Amino acid sequence: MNKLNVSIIGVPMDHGQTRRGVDMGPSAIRYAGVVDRIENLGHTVKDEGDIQVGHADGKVDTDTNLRNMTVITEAMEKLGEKVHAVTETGNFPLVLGGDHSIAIGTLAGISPNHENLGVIWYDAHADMNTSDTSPSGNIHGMPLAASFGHGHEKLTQIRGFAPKVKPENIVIIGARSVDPGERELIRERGIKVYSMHEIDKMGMDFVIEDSIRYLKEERKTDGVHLSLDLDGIDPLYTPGVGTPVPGGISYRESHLAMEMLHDSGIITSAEFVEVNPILDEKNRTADVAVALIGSLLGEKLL
Ligand code: Z70
Ligand code: MN
Ligand code: MN
Ligand code: MN
Repeated sequence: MNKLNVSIIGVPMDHGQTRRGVDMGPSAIRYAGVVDRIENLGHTVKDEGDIQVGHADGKVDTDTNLRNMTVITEAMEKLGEKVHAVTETGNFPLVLGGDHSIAIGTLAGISPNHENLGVIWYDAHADMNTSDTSPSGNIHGMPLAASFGHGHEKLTQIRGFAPKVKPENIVIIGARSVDPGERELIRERGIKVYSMHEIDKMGMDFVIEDSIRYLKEERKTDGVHLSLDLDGIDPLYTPGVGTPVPGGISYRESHLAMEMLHDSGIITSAEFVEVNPILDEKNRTADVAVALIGSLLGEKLL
């Protein structure tokens, strides 16, 4: 099996939404044993520590409708630089959140090392709002749109270029809570979505098989970033998230998905976000994150 040098980057960010505590996600995932879990698979691990995130007043900027805009964009420039430095060394970046706004920085760092990057967005939400369509002003509901260059330039222009990924190179898996503006954008840009309807109807086996075919054969991507929001999984298994949505992906389906993605060899970077230990039960959500990271990086029963 292919051994990796994994670089872990924590992002203690909670300013992309209004529930405190998700900034402790990186600590919770480390406490759940992420480093040992990866090393036991024969990979080497370098924990690069955390990106510094400033403090914010929680206010929505009246000009832009973006909550905590400045502190988030500043942290995303830093995260982008760090992730980029890691990819330049050939290491596999594993980013731990933090709320999902951090994907803006992660993708800003990864994108320049690819001609034709793909993204798998594993989430209950589409995260495709903009400052104009957002019902909340919460930036964690906007990172996917920002990454394909749609939305306010404060978010789309992190590290000075846009887009980070082409909309046709994106696959969303697990969606079940989509706002009207997002639905319109999905249709307009031809984003591929496997909602819970498709997962229930065709099975996770087909959904992942087809996602791999689409990104590899049809879109001919030269690397795929997995952005996994723990709220994609059913809150029965991952209660420690800010926005639990019932009817989600099961624990077993999620392991199958990670194992199939591992076997495909297409994944070149990953992030696990929205773990909130304050809302959790005995760190269960971080435990699930670590178990899924294990499967993604090659853990097998036999
Ligand atoms: C809603 C919004 C969201 C995560 C909730 C919710 C977005 N669509 N994202 N939890 N991770 O406010 O834009
Ligand atoms: Mn804070
Ligand atoms: Mn999300
Ligand atoms: Mn979500």
